[in-house]
Amino acid sequence: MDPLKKKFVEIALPRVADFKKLLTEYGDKEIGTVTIGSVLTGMKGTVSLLTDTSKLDPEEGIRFRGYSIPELREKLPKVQPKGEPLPEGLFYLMLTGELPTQDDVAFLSREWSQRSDLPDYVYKVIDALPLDTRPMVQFSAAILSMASESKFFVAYMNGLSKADYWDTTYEDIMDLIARVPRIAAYIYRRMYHGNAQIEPDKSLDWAANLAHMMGYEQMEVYRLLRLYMFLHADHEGGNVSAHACHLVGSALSNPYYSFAAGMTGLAGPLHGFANQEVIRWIQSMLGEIGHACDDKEKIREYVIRQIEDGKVIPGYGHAVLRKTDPRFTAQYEFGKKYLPDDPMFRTVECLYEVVPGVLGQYQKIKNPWPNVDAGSGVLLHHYGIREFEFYTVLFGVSRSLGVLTQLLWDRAYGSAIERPTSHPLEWFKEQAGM
Ligand code: HAX
Repeated sequence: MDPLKKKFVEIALPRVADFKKLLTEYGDKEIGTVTIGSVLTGMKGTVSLLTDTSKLDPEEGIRFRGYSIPELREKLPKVQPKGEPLPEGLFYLMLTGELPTQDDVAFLSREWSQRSDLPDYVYKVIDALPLDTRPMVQFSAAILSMASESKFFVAYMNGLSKADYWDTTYEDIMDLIARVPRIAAYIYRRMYHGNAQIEPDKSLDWAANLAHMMGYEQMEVYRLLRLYMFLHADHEGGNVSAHACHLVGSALSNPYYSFAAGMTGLAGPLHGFANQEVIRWIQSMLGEIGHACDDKEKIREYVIRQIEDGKVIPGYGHAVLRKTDPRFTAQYEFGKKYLPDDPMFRTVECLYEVVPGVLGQYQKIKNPWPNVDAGSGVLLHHYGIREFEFYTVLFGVSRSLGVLTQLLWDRAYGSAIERPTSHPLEWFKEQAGM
């Protein structure tokens, strides 16, 4: 058994015992209320999921196993002392609840590198799709095509005991996380670089190798992708990609099916697609207001016009957060350090000064502050990664770390199939006395 898997067993056993005790001895304890409003507005704030990997605080933003983003930028292992944390370290923390050592992280880089080869047919599946097929369609199809590779599924068909579900799930999620950067880079080079593919450099860490396979060798791009992969990895259990992965996994669909479901959710404009929308939106704004990116009055007027026309300002607002997203702040700091004079970055700065004030005047908008997507695109754009429609795939590669760790814990706990109850409109009217 590999050392991480062994550690997982040690940590999981007492937690699983607590999980079972909660269910058997405290199952009837009331922990919240459901209102008609919560049902009709997407169940926001309704406590209905158990997720250990991270917790989103409306005021403070995300904490991974109790650690904030600034804390982890300090504490997680890095390649250079002043660099960005390795996503391997965040994965280790989410899986075990403990901060990793350099050795733990080196083990994961090696392990993922060894597991990263794709079956030949995956390339053929991608190649069979028209070249202009949306990158997220190619990405999801490639992931789904590997579902027959699932070690969990093979073991299940051979009569696997419920107590052992987690074991082959661990193998599947490690294989999947190892493989997604290869899929992403293959799609990128196929679509935008004449299919001139670049072999992986197995001496590199997970994120740097992705930059390398996409064709970017600058240290700053390695650093940016490490930060990007770290920041987008997890956002507790209720966001669409995590919840879709959990929901499909709750039917014991294997991790390939479950992760593909999460990715089709990520592709939506109110979720991961927003990162590409932001940059397209900035460009069309600059086109209309005459490239005066520092003219805050023109920006203000443009933003107001957009809202009055019933459009959303991408990159702003959040279903749970009520402050500036610390994931935005981390990317903003990166931009300030490495690309302060980039005109697109300067526009993001101006928007940050103007948009919250405008959105704050509309009572219905609960959070006027920037979210993770408000600044990510301009950083990629600066280094030449300008194929906006591909940005959501990068988000998806990162998300594999969080949602698949959540899925492993679901299997360890023996989580139940998800099956909430629904009612027709008349039932709600009756409840309301309408
Ligand atoms: N611009 C204009 N209107 C906005 C807005 C924005 N940025 N954010 C919210 N609103 C509007 C909503 O459209 C809604 O209007 P209606 O009542 O007319 O439908 C109203 O304000 C109330 O919305 P809310 O309760 O504040 O927010 P929701 O929980 O409904 O939605 C969203 C949260 C993130 C979907 C929303 O803020 C939005 O559409 N933002 C722009 C798109 C975006 O940046 N998405 C990425 C979110 C982060 C993420 O998940 N990344 O993956």
